[in-house]
Amino acid sequence: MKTVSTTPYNDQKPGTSGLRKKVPVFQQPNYAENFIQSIFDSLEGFEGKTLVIGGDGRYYNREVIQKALKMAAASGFGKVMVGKGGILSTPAASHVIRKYGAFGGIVLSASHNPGGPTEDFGIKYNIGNGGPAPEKITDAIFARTKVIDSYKIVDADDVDLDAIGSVDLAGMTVEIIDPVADYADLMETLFDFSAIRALIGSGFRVVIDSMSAVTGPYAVEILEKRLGAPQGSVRNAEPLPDFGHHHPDPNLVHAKELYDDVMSADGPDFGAASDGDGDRNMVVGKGMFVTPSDSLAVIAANATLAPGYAGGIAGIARSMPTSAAADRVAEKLGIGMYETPTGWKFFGNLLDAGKATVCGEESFGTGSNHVREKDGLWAVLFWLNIIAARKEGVKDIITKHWAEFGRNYYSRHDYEEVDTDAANGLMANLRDKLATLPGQRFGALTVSTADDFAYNDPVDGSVSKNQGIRVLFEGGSRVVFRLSGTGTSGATLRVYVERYEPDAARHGIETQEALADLIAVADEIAEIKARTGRDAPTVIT
Ligand code: G16
Repeated sequence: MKTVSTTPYNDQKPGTSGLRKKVPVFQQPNYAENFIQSIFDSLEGFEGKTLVIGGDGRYYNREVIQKALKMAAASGFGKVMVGKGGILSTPAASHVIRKYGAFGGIVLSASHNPGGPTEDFGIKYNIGNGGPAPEKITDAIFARTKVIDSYKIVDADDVDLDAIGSVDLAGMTVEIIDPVADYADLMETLFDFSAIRALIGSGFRVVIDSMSAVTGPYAVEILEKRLGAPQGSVRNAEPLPDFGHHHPDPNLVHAKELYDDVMSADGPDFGAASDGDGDRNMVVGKGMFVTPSDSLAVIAANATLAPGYAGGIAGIARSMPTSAAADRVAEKLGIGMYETPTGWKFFGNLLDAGKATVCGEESFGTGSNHVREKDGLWAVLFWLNIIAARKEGVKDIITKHWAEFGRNYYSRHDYEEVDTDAANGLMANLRDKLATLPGQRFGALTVSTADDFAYNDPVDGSVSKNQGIRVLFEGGSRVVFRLSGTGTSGATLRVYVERYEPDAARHGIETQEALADLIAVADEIAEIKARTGRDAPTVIT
């Protein structure tokens, strides 16, 4: 064991989901080591305990895993469980932490961001419940990174990450595990695999685009091997360090090929895509793209059709910018509804306390109390279970859902890589205006309230402020503004636009058209074009 002197880096503040930076930033001397040691220094009582390490297989994954293993050994962990090849999807890592009672886990991913020598990498710490570390831990980690002066590491050969089994690393056990088996078994306990198998056997065509990222092996095992879909139903199934130069982001821009295929006359009946680390999902049915907010609402409304949720759900949680579609389901079911800041870490307490069973975010994330991360394949299987049980396609299910609950027209406009000062100025200007907005009229729209969202955690009483500017209009429409906490260059402004339409006769309008007046008002209030110099968003979802 050796102790290596180091000096702090001043840019290691974890964002919405861990520390995400370009690979060359992580390759600076001691950069990854500083952050990993800061994680260990912020934890107590892990001596002799188990740590789980897994990543999405992106460029630099293996190198950082070797460093983390040697540092875990030097810091006194008793055992580290690692997915074969250094691979564990984020939900699978969460499951492994929970199943084996590990102390915590290190998840190496930059999620949906591109991978490669000059692209993105990330490190995140998950606690013993399997979920992302709460703010008090990420704050402690950041504080530590600012003063760190040394780290501990053992001088040892690299561990063979591709050989399943246990080896000794300077007195610590390293167990290389099958990354897929535990997770696939868990899915089989939650969903009606025989009904889904029968659906697929009847000719219902399902395709999953794994985007050359981590879900490939999971989707092949579950969809093709256990559920009987024809070989090739999982596309881009091999995880590649650069994701085949794709952007592994399951949305209408980056999964357009899949979308177009499902929409074509002789295309598949159902398509789904996942992201770099397997926690996001996109669901497309014939003639119908499902927004993540609607997906949460439909899953919640139909939850009892899946065996794992047959007893009903205790409550629903959604992030603030996510549409209120799920709120109407919670109201009807007479169960709790929780509105949290953006970031899956805020759901952990609600899930642990049994207040919420199902959670979701507009950012293509849905999940439940089966793990403590959002879970892409889980959402896909939930949809297939619902389709199999209701014997209806996606379009019918969604249309009937809207007819029953009303439709929340919803869209997110992203302005990526905006000048950081311009973006901060835009948000500061909005904050300054908040008090003057209520009562102001913009065409037919009148502002009812405007605030900067703050969250009071009902379980531990912690307060999280400045979580996004909300401008609510009379009648229930709203626009929300916040800066992304996951980008790695410049700032990303997110504008979330929502209108509630109870009248089924008005549910067939094209989304951007239905929201056009709100989109114009968002620009007027926030001065987006003037302050960012952009005429149009980079991505619309
Ligand atoms: C992460 C978080 C999510 C969040 C998303 C977008 O997802 O886990 O909770 O909604 O980022 O965050 P932002 O709007 O700050 O960019 P992922 O899939 O990137 O880990």
